[in-house]
Amino acid sequence: MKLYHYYRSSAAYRVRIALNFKGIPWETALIDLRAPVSAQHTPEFRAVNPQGLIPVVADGDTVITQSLAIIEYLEETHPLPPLLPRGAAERAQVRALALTVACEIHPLNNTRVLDYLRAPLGHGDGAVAAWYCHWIARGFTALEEQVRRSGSDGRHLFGSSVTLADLLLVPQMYNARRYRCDLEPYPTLRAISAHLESLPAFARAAPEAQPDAT
Ligand SMILES: N[C@@H](CCC(=O)N[C@@H](CS)C(=O)NCC(=O)O)C(=O)O
Repeated sequence: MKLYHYYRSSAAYRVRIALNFKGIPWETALIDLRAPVSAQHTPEFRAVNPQGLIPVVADGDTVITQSLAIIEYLEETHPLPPLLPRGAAERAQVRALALTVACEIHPLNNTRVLDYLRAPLGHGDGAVAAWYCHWIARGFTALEEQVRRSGSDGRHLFGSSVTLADLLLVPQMYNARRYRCDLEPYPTLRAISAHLESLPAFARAAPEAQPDAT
């Protein structure tokens, strides 16, 4: 399996964790998102993903975009160890936690949105950082409360084992720290993330552990 990724891409970080967690061997295709390289905009990469986004997984002739679609594909093709609980209600709960990050935080804070705020809209670094941390606060406040209701053991977002939802939390926490957002109001999320980051599958997926980390 080949993963197109970049060390700081949080959506790719999710997929790296899933591949490691399931013990799936993968080869790396590095896509440098930084200008002036901007490898996501090249015709070669657009041929792989017309959206110009990473992550992308190529499994033989099968090419899959969108991190959650990729992780669900890995779950279906490599069911063990599972990332979703057995029951339909529990699976829906886990997906809801994951989507809180994937739909309500990440799309508002990705690089192309922040770039658009800078130019052409003309906002400075302070305003962009405020925007970033605003959406972290909105999302994490809800997530902190969702986790209190989810039967979490205090080390996982749901229940007492790693689920899909945990794969979304850790990269978003990483980004929130990078943008120096105030994380004091989220003690449960911080404790869960600290535990997860200590697990080998998560540690090996961390941005600093990637070959293109600078
Ligand atoms: N919803 C997509 C988001 C993908 C995404 O936004 N990827 C970012 C990196 S985290 C990217 O490729 N950005 C390049 C760009 O915006 O030009 C997913 O979950 O895969």
